[in-house]
Amino acid sequence: MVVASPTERIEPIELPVVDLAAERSTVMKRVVKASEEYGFFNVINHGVPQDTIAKMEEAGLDFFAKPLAQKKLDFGPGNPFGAYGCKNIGFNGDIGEVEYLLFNASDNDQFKNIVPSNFRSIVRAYRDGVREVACEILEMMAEGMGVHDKWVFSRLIRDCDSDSVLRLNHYPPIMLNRDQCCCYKDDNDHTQQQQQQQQEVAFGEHTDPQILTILRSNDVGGLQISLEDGLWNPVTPDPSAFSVNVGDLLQVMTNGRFVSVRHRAVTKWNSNRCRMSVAYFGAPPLDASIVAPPVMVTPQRPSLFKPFTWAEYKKVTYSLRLGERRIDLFTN
Ligand code: GA4
Repeated sequence: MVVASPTERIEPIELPVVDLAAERSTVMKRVVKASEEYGFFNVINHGVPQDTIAKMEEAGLDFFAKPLAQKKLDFGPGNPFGAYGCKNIGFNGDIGEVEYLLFNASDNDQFKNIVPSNFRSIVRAYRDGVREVACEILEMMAEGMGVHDKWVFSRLIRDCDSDSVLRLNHYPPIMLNRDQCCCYKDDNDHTQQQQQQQQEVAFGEHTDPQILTILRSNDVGGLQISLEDGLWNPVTPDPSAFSVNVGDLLQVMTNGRFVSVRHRAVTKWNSNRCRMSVAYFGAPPLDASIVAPPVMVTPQRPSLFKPFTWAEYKKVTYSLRLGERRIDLFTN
């Protein structure tokens, strides 16, 4: 029997599902409602070709299946662009049971650190697809909230200087053959005692600092989100959908109407398969000013946040630990 910790629900949460092929005014309402109530929802009929998604998944899994030395050679610290990481998260001592590839996803960068050209074109096609999904959703959010300029948010991530990021996360199963899965060959720090636990937090709780995240995973679960009551809710993976979540900057630009939800990834002790997720974090250019459009600020709802640039917010984000509530440092 699986026993959840007291802070956690066993039953997965039913996230709102938004059909992007439905009538536009309906989609607009659903996107706004889901962002206000959950800050996290799934979209289906999103228009990204199945082939683009399947190639991304295959290329990711092939890469992570390589021996650790090869992965480090391809993308590790030896590579001047160093996109591969194993266990470390950020620069302030956070660790996770995860290995990853992290790419700058702006138009300017064009994934120049991906040397094999077939991998590069797969990643670029995927980025183009999910960026379009993100922009469409942002436009519907703006319109749905009565913002006159419906491109006010999407323009920031369409900008060729956008500081967006693409991340592939690969989580090994706990019990079986980690060495076959990824970078855990010489990992002896898992004691008997740890093995008796039900799960392990593989990527610690945090909010995403950017505007909007478009996430997809294979059919292995592990994502959990924390809603108002503070309990962790498991999310059932749906590989045919994208999960969309509000980032800190969108919380600021909606003057708190949408909330950037805390989430984490766990690995279950009874799972013997690797989870792989691909996340696109849509971000503005570094010098963009982050302010709510005037319609979001009213006498009843005065401005909650100080104005700042993404560069300022990013600097603070990277100076803090993963789980820290950085947005609180920017309130009025
Ligand atoms: C969380 C969301 C994205 O994965 C990420 C992460 C980033 C990193 O891994 O370099 C951060 C983390 C994330 C927020 C706090 C800082 C920065 C690690 C960390 C401790 C790529 C991002 O943009 O912010």
